[in-house]
Amino acid sequence: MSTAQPLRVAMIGTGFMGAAHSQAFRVAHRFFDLPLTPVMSVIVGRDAAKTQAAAEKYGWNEASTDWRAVIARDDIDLVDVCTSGETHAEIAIAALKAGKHVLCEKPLANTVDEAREMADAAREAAEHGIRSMVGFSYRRVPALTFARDLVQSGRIGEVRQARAAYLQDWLVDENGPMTWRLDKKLAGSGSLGDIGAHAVDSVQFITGQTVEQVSGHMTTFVKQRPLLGETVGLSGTASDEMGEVTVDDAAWFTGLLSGGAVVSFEASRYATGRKNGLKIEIFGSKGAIVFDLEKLNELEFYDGTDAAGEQGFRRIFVTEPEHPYTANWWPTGHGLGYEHAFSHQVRDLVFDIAEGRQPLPSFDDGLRVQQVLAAVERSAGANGVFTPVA
Ligand code: SOE
Repeated sequence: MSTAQPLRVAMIGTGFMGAAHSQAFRVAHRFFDLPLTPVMSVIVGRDAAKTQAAAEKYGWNEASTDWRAVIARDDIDLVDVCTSGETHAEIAIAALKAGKHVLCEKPLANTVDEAREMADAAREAAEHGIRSMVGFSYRRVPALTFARDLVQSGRIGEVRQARAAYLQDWLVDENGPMTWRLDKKLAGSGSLGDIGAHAVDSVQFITGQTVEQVSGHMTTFVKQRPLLGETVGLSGTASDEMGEVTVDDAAWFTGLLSGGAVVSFEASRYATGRKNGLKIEIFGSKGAIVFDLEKLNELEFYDGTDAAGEQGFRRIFVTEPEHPYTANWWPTGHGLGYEHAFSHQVRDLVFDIAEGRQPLPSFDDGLRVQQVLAAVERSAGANGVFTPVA
């Protein structure tokens, strides 16, 4: 067992991200030699019984319903914010001011103002050695990390075009119950912020460029849904009462990147048949890459410098020891899953904390994504995308 100093963690939130982050804190130090050993000290939730059950199920030493008391404790070093978006700013800023390192789920906040306050607090805390990261976990899927390495090393030449579509279909049934993700007061936006944020961060991460201009449209297909009844685990039942859906069901937008490339984005949770399909295509002057989250161990790479007649997209199975993170798991050919990216996120955060580095993506990176989302909403609000044909 590691003799490294403990990194005592408090996680706020017991939902899907709470489960995924718990898995990472349980496992990361058993596959990566970390300079600090995460200790799963306390999980915080609203309901005492459900939070106690989550502590036992996910492996936390304690359960609490009082996040303010938890972040004030001297025996907590890192606060992991896995709650719905409207609470991110209050909890993360309070934790930073209490001298705790912070990992905050994406999107960073529900508004640009909140995100800016969080980024300001993070910069101030960093002057005292307090680190913070926003959890765009897909950066740490090995095939996506490898895509960035190829692009940043010039293997596809100058980036000219990018496409990113994040398509899911878990809302297709209009009788499915409301969740916090469908309430603007809690989530800030719908597909745009929930999954469009991943697409924006991934394109910015791979290309090293920022989205500078956007023109977008957003739509809501189902405007009323049954309110949530009983919740069991990570799913819930529909009650007899109806509620208003106050967020977008689908968002799509085009943009210009800081390096001059053009980019298109789609985000929908109604794309029937697409379960968790984040597809990213980056086209350069010498080649291209294609990543698909539904085939997350693979990367398609087109090398335009191959001999004429021999060019074509090659499928790289990203499980070799030379690939990012993979050497610490299984022998070549044994793929990883969705959850491994969260362990890589914990690995990198722990090294950054121990070695005094700014973790990436930073809260400033999270603010940048929030600004893109807000610009899309402004554009969509002005209905700036559509010009009547006739
Ligand atoms: C939305 O359905 C969601 O749970 C996102 O909120 C997560 O960030 C993504 O990893 C999976 O899909």
